[in-house]
Amino acid sequence: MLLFGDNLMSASLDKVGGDTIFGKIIRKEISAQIVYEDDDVLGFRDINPVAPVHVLVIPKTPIQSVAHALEGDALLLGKLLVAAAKIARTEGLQEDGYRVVTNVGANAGQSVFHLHLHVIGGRGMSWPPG
Ligand code: TR5
Repeated sequence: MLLFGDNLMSASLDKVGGDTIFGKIIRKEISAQIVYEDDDVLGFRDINPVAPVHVLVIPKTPIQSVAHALEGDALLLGKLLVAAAKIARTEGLQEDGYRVVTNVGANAGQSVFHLHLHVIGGRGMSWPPG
């Protein structure tokens, strides 16, 4: 997806200036149960899990949401998905399956404005989600 004009400007500013509770976790200013880390990506357990396994996978660069991702973020977005799959394997979710979800904005219930994938598994799930 290409973003033009004001959208491109605001996306850039978000990336430079944005900070959230997840920024504090990345900088290790507050603790989290980290299950995965590399140069670009961090995975940690959700503080309020909705399933036996609930891990959040985030870029260390603070993109606000998928809607704010730019062409130059494509490699990083791919790394997030690869990390999500690695985490799912190490958490024992591969055989039975799992869900990878990212919420964007108010209608989806996004509450932390730093892009994150929810990796959720360890129980059966219904579709469509509520
Ligand atoms: O609603 P969205 O999709 O934005 O998901 C945000 C997720 O962040 C929720 O599932 C929260 O439970 C989770 N969350 C919020 C905090 C937090 C966290 N997970 C781990 N550690 C956390 N800390 C230390 N602080 C939070 N405010």
